[in-house]
Amino acid sequence: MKIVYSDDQRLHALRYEMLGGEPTPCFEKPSRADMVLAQVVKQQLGEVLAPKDYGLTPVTKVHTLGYIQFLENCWPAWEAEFGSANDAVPEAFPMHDFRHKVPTHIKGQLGYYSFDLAVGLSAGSWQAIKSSANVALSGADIICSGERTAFSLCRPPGHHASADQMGGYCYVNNVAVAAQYFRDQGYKKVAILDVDYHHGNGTQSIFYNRSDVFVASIHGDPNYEYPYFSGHSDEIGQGEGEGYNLNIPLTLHTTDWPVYREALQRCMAAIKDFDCDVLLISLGLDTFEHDPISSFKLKSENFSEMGVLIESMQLPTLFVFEGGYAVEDLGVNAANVLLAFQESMG
Ligand code: Q9C
Ligand code: ZN
Repeated sequence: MKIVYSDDQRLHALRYEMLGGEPTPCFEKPSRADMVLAQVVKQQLGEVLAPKDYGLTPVTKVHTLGYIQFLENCWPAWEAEFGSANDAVPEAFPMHDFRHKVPTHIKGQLGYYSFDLAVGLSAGSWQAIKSSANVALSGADIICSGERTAFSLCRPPGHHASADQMGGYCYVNNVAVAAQYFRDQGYKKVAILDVDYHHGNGTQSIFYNRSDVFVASIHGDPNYEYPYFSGHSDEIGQGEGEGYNLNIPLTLHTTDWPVYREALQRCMAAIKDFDCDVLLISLGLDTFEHDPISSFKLKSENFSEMGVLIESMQLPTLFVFEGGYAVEDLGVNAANVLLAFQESMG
């Protein structure tokens, strides 16, 4: 399986996030991707390729131009006024009944275009964000050229980002950009299966009204877990998209592999019924038992079983890296999914 990766992604490195009221060094850090890369190279998963540059056209197919321009301009505007001592972080968010008027000042824009305090920008962030999207697109192209599978080692992750809001360590929704790219390359039906511990609210939102992209997500119950305001099982899509969104929220702390596997099999059955041309996996490894911000109980060997099950769908499959914060085990867990998929292919 070919792996797409760019060192430019290391340029995104923020300092602190808030965890239970405490400023804490960021969980989403460059060493995450380093660990995954080192492990897939060590286990000889396949050749590592640099991404091609697709420009912003495929990105603005799923994001608003205003939002993308904000991401591009944010750091220079922040730095000009406040210097580079601190990351650019949001301060105030729009009220529920807000007026959709974009503020002129960068501090207002930071709040307008985000929905939580787990995002910010530093000097290299925009370069890394663009590279991450290019890594996803290059993975998609490998499949367009006839390969059964590929791994886009994206960082920063993407599945929480909506058309015009960043959040949850995510800026550009890499998997959504890649899904749209498949559509534009002539693939008629695209499925996204999100196995990250957190609900992929951004991916859901982007495709919520569409029947050409089916989105399924297994995640911690949003009544108790981030992102809190999205991910319930009665969110099934809307209009044309009704019936094309599947959420399986699971109980925190007691979800182990047997429980998870059943949810995965339900998603697989729904994807089979959808009868798609290509499958994208939002590959978060934060369902791991020792993940520092999550509470499912998957063990390292369960990720191999996950890879076998995903392969059994017999679809062209693009893996797009998302979350996972148990850095020491992250490489092994990611490699377990990918190698098991590859070995099952025969
Ligand atoms: N500050 C992904 O896994 N809240 N994002 C964490 C600690 C945000 C997770 C609470 C979690 C975002 C891609
Ligand atoms: Zn996550």
